[in-house]
Amino acid sequence: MAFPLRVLLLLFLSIPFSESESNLSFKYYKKSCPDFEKIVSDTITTKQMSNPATAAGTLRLFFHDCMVEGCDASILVASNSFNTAERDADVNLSLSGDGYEVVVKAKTTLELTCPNVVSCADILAVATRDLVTMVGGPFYKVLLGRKDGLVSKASRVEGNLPRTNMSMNQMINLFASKGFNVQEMVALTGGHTIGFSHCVEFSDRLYSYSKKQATDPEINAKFAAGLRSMCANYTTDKTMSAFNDVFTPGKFDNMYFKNLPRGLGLLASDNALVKDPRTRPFVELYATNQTAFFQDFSRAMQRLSVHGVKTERNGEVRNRCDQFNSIQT
Ligand code: HEM
Ligand SMILES: *[C@@H]1O[C@H](CO)[C@@H](O)[C@H](O)[C@H]1NC(C)=O
Ligand SMILES: *[C@@H]1O[C@H](CO)[C@@H](O)[C@H](O)[C@H]1NC(C)=O
Ligand SMILES: *[C@@H]1O[C@H](CO)[C@@H](O)[C@H](O)[C@H]1NC(C)=O
Ligand SMILES: *[C@@H]1O[C@H](CO)[C@@H](O)[C@H](O)[C@H]1NC(C)=O
Ligand SMILES: CC(=O)N[C@H]1CO[C@H](CO)[C@@H](O)[C@@H]1O
Repeated sequence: MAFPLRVLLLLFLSIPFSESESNLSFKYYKKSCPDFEKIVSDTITTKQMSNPATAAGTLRLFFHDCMVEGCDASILVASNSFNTAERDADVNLSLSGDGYEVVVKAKTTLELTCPNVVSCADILAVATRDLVTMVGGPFYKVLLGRKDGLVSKASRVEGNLPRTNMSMNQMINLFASKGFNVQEMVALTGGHTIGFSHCVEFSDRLYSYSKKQATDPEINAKFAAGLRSMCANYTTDKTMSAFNDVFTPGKFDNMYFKNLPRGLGLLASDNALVKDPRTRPFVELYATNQTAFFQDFSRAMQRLSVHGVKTERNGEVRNRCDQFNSIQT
């Protein structure tokens, strides 16, 4: 008897709920957890000062979370014997631990201050924004009230995240499928102004570019030589990596775009942005005008951070960010 009743209830509830796709608001925790933003901000500041890789690691974590199942902290869930979670998909191989840690730290403090109130998805969205701002990037407002997702499966990752070897058509189509136009795609990829990439992600460009040329001729020759020697042992030492932005790797600025026309883009996908006539105009705009980049990046991040957000029915406020509240198979 209980089952059909539940179904009826859901059908009934889905009418008012579906129209307010997001109950999101800027003041979501104003009453229920007034210290929310301060706690997140204090947590990220401490973490970033002790580990400067945190900002980039968290930004990438957030991007990957939002692209797969929406911004619902599905990427924070750990695998168990029943389920191989999103974060253990092959493509995640290199997601840094710092992003996970900073969210878990904030969550721990928040559970003491206002238990069962703040979602992990909101923590990740605000932590990302604060870290971007802290390393020199723009400040933008983040809507709040996301619920944490109930699904996290490695099998749902493939096809939702960009790869360095995608054609520009594939990249444009992928971002379009998430609601982003070409300009927004270029602006978001400006996230590569911070952080690093492992050699395996660009080794093809150094050692096995084509039958005739070992090294991609579009990489600046000195830069290529430096990378070749740095990555020399990359098959045995998988930790070897290079900064995405060779000049100001820790600062969120528009240097990434200035690098691209000079052959200083690290990944094949970075270089592709300056080659393709559909994306090049935006690279050139952002290379000469950091204000334009910051504005467009902020807007695109605001749109990214509401992508596929979960509401009451298809989400929960997790007690622990790495586990669903009830065991799932
Ligand atoms: C356009 C397509 C994109 C491709 C093909 C791509 C690919 C990659 C790859 C292969 C890495 C290196 C991972 C590693 O070796 O650890 C990386 C790093 C990174 N990506 Fe992307 N990415 C793309 C777009 C984006 C976007 C839109 C953002 C953010 C809004 C972003 C943020 C980052 C950050 C911050 C890092 C550095 C991570 C760290 O230092 O821990 N990427 N990306
Ligand atoms: C890109 O590389 C991956 C392995 O890293 C491979 O599975 C995939 O087929 C490649 N995609 C394209 C478009 O070449
Ligand atoms: C690569 O390995 C060789 C031999 O183990 C070592 O002498 C060399 O310093 C290593 N190069 C780098 C860049 O780590
Ligand atoms: C840079 O971009 C901003 C924002 O779009 C614009 O207001 C400003 O006029 C631009 N500056 C220049 C020098 O073009
Ligand atoms: C929207 O917020 C109201 C009041 O906080 C709540 O009762 C309702 O369940 C929420 N709806 C969705 C779809 O999250
Ligand atoms: C297949 C694989 O190596 N997956 C990795 C994905 O990322 C997580 C978190 O860093 C690793 O624990 C997994 O091993």
